[in-house]
Amino acid sequence: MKRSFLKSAAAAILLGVFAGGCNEAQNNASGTQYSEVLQGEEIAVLTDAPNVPPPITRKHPTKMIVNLEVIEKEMEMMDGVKYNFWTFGGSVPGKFIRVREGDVVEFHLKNNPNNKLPHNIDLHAVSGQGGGAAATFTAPGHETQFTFTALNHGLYIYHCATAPVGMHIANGMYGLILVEPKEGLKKVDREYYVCQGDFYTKGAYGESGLQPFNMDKALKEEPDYVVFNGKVGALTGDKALKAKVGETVRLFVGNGGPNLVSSFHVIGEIFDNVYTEGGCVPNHDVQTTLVPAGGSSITEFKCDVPATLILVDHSIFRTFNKGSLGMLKVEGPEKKDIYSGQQDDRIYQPEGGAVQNMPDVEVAAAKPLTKEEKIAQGKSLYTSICQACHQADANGIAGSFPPLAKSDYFASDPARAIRAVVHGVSGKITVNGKVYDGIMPKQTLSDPQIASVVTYVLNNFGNKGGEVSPADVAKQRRK
Ligand code: HEC
Ligand SMILES: [Cu+2]
Repeated sequence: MKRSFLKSAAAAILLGVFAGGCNEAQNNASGTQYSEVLQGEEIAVLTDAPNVPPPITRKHPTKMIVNLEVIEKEMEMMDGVKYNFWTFGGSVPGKFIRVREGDVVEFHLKNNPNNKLPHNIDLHAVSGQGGGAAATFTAPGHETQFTFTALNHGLYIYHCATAPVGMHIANGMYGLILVEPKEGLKKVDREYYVCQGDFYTKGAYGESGLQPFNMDKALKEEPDYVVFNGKVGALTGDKALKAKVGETVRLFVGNGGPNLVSSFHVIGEIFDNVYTEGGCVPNHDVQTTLVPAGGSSITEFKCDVPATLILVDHSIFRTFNKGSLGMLKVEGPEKKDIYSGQQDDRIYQPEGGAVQNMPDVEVAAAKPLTKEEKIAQGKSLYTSICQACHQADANGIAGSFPPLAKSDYFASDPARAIRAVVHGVSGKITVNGKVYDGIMPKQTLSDPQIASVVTYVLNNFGNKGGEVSPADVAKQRRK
């Protein structure tokens, strides 16, 4: 962990060379000369996440030409789930832009002729009307242009700001622009681009097919998906980020929102440096950094031991139920003095008897259950969930909760009974000749759990038997 930045920043304050922002002294410790006279012209290299353009080594500002094209296109939000994304450059998040403090950026926004809507861009790195939005309102098949000087260094979000703004952002219209300080960033071994976003679809998480945007859920801020780099699994498996033991890694982390604030955390690592909110004050030894919607954070850490580090939004249901999970695979020799790994696994017997090993959850979920196993599992689910309303004997409560015992509703159409559990029921229904007009909330149970509880009910309470599989439930879930 190096704190030299802190020292030199303090020195800069003492010397009174702190002009406009929090830059370090123009002549750094190694005596490098920086010229602030604009020289030459360059076309900016733009990259798709998780890649970052190469560091800037120039000692002077230049005219940077940025060409960014808006492309509306269908892509996968998750394997089997399609979404009509609106993108800056063809993927979500948009292209990573890297310029130097003092650069004069000539920005060209193109709107692909096949697009249906006008778009624009608000770059948080811009001092000017709408961050550039006012100058870049661009119809399909058009190109607009404006110029700005990158006055402040830092890591900035850019996004579309065309009405309805929330919808344009929710469809994936955001990315990061890094304005490097004059003296550049400290050299690291690897740099990656990770950007979180929340998505709102007609169907629930995992429901296959093309999913349209859902405005109601967006207004309520109840996303179905919270993902890194535009897709569930964009950074897992063979798409995991990579590093070697001993290397230093810098993550440029953005959050497009539109709604959620991210509690960004890397499981199994500690951030040596965090440039909070993408600014220039480094914090050290940080576990979790907040990344505001429309904001960023730069995190740096040394990979001390081999491990698969897990990138998460530590609002943890988002990670395990909505998609915000990525991986960084660190390979290399073990460092047993830092992390020993498991050294022992023995039976622990509290007084009074042995504790049974819990079966591995994933293995248990993958293995199909026999009918008897389903009935056993279904019984405990019934007791803990359904019984509160439908009663222990499943006769319900007259006028409020319909019976599941000898229910003709249940018997006549098991698929309809499955749908009742998956989607909930409301409105008038007739069970065994009596009308009920209540509300049964949808039950957030997995397909195998619903298969078990429905199989249990079918085989008890005087019902006529039968068996339901997780596949039967999945079929009804899609309806
Ligand atoms: C919070 C109370 C509540 C819980 C918990 C509940 N239900 Fe219901 N259930 C209802 C109500 C109320 C209705 C009737 C809805 C209507 O009138 O439109 C209903 C209707 C049904 C129906 C269709 C009508 C019938 O009698 O066949 C089925 C099937 C059903 N529930 C199964 C279940 C199962 C299985 C569970 C547990 C996983 C469960 N319910 C949990 C309240 C509940
Ligand atoms: Cu737009």
